[in-house]
Amino acid sequence: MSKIQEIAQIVESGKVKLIEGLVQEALDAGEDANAILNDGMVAAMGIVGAKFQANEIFVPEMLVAAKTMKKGVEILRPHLAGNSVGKNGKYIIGTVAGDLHDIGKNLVALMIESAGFEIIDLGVDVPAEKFVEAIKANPDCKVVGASALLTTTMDSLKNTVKVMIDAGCKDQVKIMVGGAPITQDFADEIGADAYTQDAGSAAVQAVALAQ
Ligand code: B1M
Repeated sequence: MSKIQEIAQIVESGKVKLIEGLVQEALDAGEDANAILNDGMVAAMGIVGAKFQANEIFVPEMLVAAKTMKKGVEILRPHLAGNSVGKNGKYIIGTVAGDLHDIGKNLVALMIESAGFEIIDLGVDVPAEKFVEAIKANPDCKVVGASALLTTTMDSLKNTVKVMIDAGCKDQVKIMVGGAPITQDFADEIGADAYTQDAGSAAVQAVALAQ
């Protein structure tokens, strides 16, 4: 079994104590950080989601898999993030109200940071008004990102974008949206400026929007 397959298994089975050492071993063995992230950890979360859907595992197992992935990402962080923090200005990001998923949002933040932004992370379950407050408190911020992972929080994302638009935020920032259930059509329908499917393309898009 390759190191990356081993990492996927460790994330899937939630062996929190083993992940840091294993990711470090993989890096020392010359494995690419993006491959460890995508082919190892992100792929494992896909399997975790499928098992949850099939009632083979439950919320506690999902939670421990998420905790394991987060620890692994921390070891990868210096290998993924660049050192040009802040040259593209600030980027405000959060997961919308009612939604507690933050792994995808954190990866988007990490990639955007590595593309030269200073990240203001509002966390999870963020009320629409808090996005507005953060935008107004940072007049030099030109791009904001909102993440939603549940079909039930797509409405919350819609409301978040509406509240930002109604508060006049579009005069200052471009609004990016994303998350597994979100599509380009939905992003267009709710008035977002951009949608991207993954963290890598979010970083490219953020740079384009900040110009
Ligand atoms: Co939840 N959960 N969860 N969960 N969970 C999903 C999302 C689900 C698909 C699992 C399933 O049934 N197959 C399902 C949603 C179904 C649906 O909506 N149709 C689900 C459910 C149902 C639930 C609960 C309702 C379960 C329950 O309580 N009965 C509950 C809801 C809690 C809440 O939010 N209110 C719940 C809870 C949880 C945990 C807390 C246990 C845990 C989250 C822990 C954490 O995040 N700290 C959890 C987890 C881990 C998952 C799965 C297994 C993994 C999510 C993840 O981290 N994926 C997930 C199944 C799956 O995704 N296959 C699932 C890896 C991550 C890298 O991908 O987040 O998609 P993702 O991010 C990607 C892109 O989407 C994109 O880029 C990222 C990186 O490439 N992206 C953006 C994300 N945000 C973006 C923003 C952008 C641009 C791109 O611009 C701003």
